Amino acid sequence: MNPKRILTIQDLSCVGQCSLTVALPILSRYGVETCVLPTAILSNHTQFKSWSYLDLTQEIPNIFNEWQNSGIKFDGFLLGYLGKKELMNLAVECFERFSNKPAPVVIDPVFADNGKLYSGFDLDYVREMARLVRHADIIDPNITEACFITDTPYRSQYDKAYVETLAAKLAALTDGAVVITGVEFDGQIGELVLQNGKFEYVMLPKLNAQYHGTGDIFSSVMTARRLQGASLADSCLAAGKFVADCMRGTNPTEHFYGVCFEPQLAK
Ligand code: PXL
Repeated sequence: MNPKRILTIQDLSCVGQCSLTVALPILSRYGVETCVLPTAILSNHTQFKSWSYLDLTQEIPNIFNEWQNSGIKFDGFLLGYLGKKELMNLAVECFERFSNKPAPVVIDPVFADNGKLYSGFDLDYVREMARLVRHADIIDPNITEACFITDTPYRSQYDKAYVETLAAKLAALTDGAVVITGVEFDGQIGELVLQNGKFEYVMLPKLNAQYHGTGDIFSSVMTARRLQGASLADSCLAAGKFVADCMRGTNPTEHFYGVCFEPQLAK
């Protein structure tokens, strides 16, 4: 059988092990034919002190026309960092025009962490994201993004009732499944999954480190496993284990900008 073909829509950060430089190798390694729609080219991701930025929005309609002419369709979509509201309408157009139905749409909102918006994002963007998630079959925000999207005050200390309320508020915005990432309790870290009205926690021991780009790795593995038919909870578990293995293999003093995921791909 031919592998599933996915389209991932996000930026190409030339250096920094995030977005496309993560999604492309990981989805491919997991056996998914990976097509890309690069939305911008950055010299490096925006957690560096500075970066260059080439916006590719203008080229996207030309790409769509060519795909239309060639009859291209995708079995799934993974949306990551966009950085510009205008790209959201194009993403929706893409899901509608190039879906090999019922191709699932995974939306990782990617605009905030640790209680704060990333550089370049504002509440207008958040509002548009809250509308975009309607088009998703799975959304996987972290707690900060879930708070912004649902207009809930962020807390660094919380209980299960708090995250379950967050998930329920997200579920009111989309018919898709909700996966809140980076949920921590009692020395464990993982996801709260809300699907068909049922809550499920997928937890692993927490490692004592925080790296950039782990969210992009998580989304890539989860999406690949889900496309291949694993349950959503099993897909989250596989992704969580993969991220943990990558973190264990990374030396933070040598590698401040991302995690060394490549050795894990070679296994
Ligand atoms: O890892 C998410 C991400 C992706 N792309 C760019 C980013 C970030 C997070 O900061 O800056 C350009």
